[in-house]
Amino acid sequence: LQDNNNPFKSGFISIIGRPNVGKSTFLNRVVGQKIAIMSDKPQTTRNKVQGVVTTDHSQLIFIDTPGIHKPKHKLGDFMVKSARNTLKEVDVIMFMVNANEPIGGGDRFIIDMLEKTETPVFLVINKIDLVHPDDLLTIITSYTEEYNFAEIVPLSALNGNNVERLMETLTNYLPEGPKYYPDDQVTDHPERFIISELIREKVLHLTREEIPHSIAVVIEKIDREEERNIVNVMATIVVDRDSQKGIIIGKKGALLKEIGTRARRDIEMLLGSKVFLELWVKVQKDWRNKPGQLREFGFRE
Ligand code: GDP
Ligand code: MG
Ligand code: K
Repeated sequence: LQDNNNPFKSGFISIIGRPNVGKSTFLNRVVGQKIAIMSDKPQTTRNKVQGVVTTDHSQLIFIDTPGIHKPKHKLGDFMVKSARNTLKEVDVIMFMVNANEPIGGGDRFIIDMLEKTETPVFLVINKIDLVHPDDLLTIITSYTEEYNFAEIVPLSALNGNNVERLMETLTNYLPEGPKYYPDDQVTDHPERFIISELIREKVLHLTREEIPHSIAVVIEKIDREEERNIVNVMATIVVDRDSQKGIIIGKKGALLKEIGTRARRDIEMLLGSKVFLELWVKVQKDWRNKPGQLREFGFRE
């Protein structure tokens, strides 16, 4: 139904912010489905994940941009470059920060990146459930002294407080546009990426600091046996040190088995069929510093 006084609006919103400010939590809340993998460890989300929220009068397409931080190696450079490109192409940038932490070097690094963009930037102050309202003003001022934000929205992604207001304000900034995605579509990522993230999430949850967030999971094969409704998945967990391989495999293979069991359950839910999951662990030294290998592992500019 076309209403000329109230045209359909749509557009792209990039969520940026340093690790652990709550980008994935926010996305999961508004999209209402577990697509952006959450973790207490920083930077679980490396690829762009899109969540689509469609209402009667709007479609908001969110991009969960990987945590931008000062690059420490080539993977960092790569991410910063792709984040920069994303920022130019979107309609609104949501810069998410923690209400309960002072502005830090990571935030300033992002603000520096924003200086060159003409895209409107919202300052989204998350986790207001953790601070006293009196302290909120101090935090807000520390950011507004550094940058001229289009809007300032305090909220709690965890309990939903003020999230609806943000969604309305975002819609005000979107152009008149088409419905890019059908109503029922919440992500345009291929199953392959979601499956690798599910496996990576299990590795990170079941190990401690010894296993860095930078491990990669490569899906070697996804075969569907239609008549038996079984999907065979073969995946390789890529680490850079022998010691990490040992940790992931565990005593007599116990940990790898547990990773496999938990990942398989989630993949079965995702695909709606029985899954056989074959997991391998491979050591590939310094894979993060080799551009050719980044491409092989599915990172693209
Ligand atoms: P990301 O790295 O920016 O994607 O952050 P996550 O969404 O993974 O969240 C990091 C941590 O902050 C998780 O433990 C979340 O439960 C927590 N968190 C996210 N939003 C809120 C919030 O509004 N309030 C509180 N108290 N915790 C939050
Ligand atoms: Mg995240
Ligand atoms: K995280």
